[in-house]
Amino acid sequence: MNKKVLILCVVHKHPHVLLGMKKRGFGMGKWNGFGGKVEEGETVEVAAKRELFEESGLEASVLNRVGILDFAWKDKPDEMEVHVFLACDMKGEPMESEEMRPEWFHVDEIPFHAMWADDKHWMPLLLADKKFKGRFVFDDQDQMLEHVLNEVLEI
Ligand code: 6U4
Repeated sequence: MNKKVLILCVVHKHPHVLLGMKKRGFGMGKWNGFGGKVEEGETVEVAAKRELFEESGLEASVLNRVGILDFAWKDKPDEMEVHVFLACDMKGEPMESEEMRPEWFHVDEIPFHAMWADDKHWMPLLLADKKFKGRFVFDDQDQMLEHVLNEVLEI
């Protein structure tokens, strides 16, 4: 197995969430939270603040880890362990980066049809201030084949 650790930040300022249109690389063409790989020597919290700033221009004073999601692909050894962070309080205005075009969405109008298939399962938990752990398996067309998702008290 080839497991990578990544982070994903969702900015929630009720009743809106900030998502980014991924302009390149993994998940290109999908709306997603801001994030990427944890670099050597970084904690997941440090990586989350760095990626949020690099991709959206926002500086979060506090980031809360609310979920851990494992993503796997059938017939592939690659796995991702994605630590999901919620940002509610930050400085700056969202800015387009080389990687992401940010846009605010009302929580009732999140574009799940143009997001990873897992998002519609766990994002309602995040928006309800719940914590969660899950595992999602995809095929080579990124269709979701299996999933397990549980609300937890502690991460
Ligand atoms: P670089 O090195 O920046 O070119 P890239 O291949 O673009 O890397 P990266 O680093 O942006 O990938 O990381 C992918 C991002 O997508 C991470 O924040 C995790 C997130 N992600 C991966 N699978 C996901 C999924 N199934 N659902 C989801 N986010 C996912 O909501």
